[in-house]
Amino acid sequence: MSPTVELRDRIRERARALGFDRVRFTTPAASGHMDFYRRWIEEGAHGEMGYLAREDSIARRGDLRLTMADVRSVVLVTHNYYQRDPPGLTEDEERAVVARYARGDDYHDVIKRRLVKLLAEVERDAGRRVAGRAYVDTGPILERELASRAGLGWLGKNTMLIHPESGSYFFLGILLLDLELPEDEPFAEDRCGTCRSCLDACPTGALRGRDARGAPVMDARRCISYLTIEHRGPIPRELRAPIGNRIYGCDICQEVCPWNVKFQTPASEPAYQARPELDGPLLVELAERLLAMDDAAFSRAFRGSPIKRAKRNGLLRNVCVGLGNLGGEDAVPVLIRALQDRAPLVRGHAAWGLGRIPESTEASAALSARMEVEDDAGVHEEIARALG
Ligand code: B12
Ligand code: SF4
Ligand code: SF4
Repeated sequence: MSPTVELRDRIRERARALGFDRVRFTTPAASGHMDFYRRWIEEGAHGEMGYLAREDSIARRGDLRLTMADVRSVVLVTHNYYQRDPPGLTEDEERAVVARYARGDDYHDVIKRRLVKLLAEVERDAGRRVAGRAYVDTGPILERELASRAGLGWLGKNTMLIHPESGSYFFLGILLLDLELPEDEPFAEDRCGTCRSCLDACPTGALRGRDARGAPVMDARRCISYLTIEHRGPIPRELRAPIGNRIYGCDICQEVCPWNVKFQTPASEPAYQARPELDGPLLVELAERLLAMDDAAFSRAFRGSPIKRAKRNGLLRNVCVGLGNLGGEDAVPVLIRALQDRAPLVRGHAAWGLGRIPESTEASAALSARMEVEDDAGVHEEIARALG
């Protein structure tokens, strides 16, 4: 066996021992899909995710050598995070659904730490100083394209990277190395065939199917994951109802995918086990808990959880949308409290939620009373619409 093959196999073994499920290798060759990427950005499909559109970062996506000049190979690892839902969760409108990836500890920390450890082990095995850089969703890297090139699966019509024996409930991690290592075979097939379950199931119409060259296209501005996590301001009104009770991220286009239905297996990684308070909490209870927190208390409560990315006001905004979609008398008292919150973002979405419960005289009275004292123009408009 050649020394590079031996070293590659050793790295695979070590990565598996660190808990990763699959470990594949590819070259740092330039991206073959930058024309697609640029068109996507020019169209504005990335919404407010400005980091995807910066010219320097686009150039780095196209050419890994701009990130690491002496990169010779790319190691890709996968980490399963699948969690079973508590029974009846998604149909129970009284409960909040948090996307599976966000129910446990933050994968960025979990995976990055292990990749750094892996690099130290690679150095020992190689018997020389090895330059390396670890990325988990954090750098200007086209992780899915690289993963597909390393043979880890194909890009489904839901845009997810799908492995033919594991489905898509896994994270990707990347280690760039200055070592020359043999590459694995790419995955060349599209195994979606005529299926269009994800396109039909997406509640907001974010998925647009494949373009003429076979690339799956998403308008991120319509994706619930984007709207509830990345988007900072008010959620566009026409997209609030389709969000339902998905208050942080969304797994619908993965849940309906036959490759997941067949292969999803609960993650053995303890760090990804759901925290009880994020495993289908009651919307009303979650709202009450969040309303009682300031930003510092929120950071403390969700330390080490992906949830903290939305910040207190963003998460409360989402929960108010969930409560408005729940409707009914039970949602009224907590929405009335949210209508008095210090954050206009929260008050505006609470007003929308109360406007969805026109049969409640308390809701109408609270809206009218708030209208008298409200000094934020955006919230004022929401209240006027809710009463109208
Ligand atoms: C921005 C982002 C988002 C955005 C936009 C998503 C999107 N589809 O672009 C939002 C906030 C909506 C999002 C949501 C989610 N995300 Co996200 N996200 C990213 C991030 C940071 C960048 C993705 C990106 O560059 N998008 C722009 C598009 C244009 O690029 P692309 O999707 O990679 O597509 C490439 C192909 O289409 C290719 N291509 C072009 N032409 C052709 C032709 C053919 C034939 C082929 C095969 C390919 C191809 O060109 C593109 C560029 O290479 C990546 C991490 C990373 N650095 O890659 C994680 C990442 C994609 N997200 C991830 C996850 C887990 C999620 C969620 C499941 C979280 C959740 N439950 O809410 C959802 C899934 C929603 C969905 N259906 O995609 C994982 C996906 C793992 C996997 N198995 O695929 C990643 C890889 C993070 C990680 N390290 O694990 N995400
Ligand atoms: S994550 Fe949800 S909203 Fe986004 S594309 Fe998939 S089904 Fe649609
Ligand atoms: S649901 Fe069907 S079309 Fe969508 S990604 Fe899965 S196999 Fe492909």
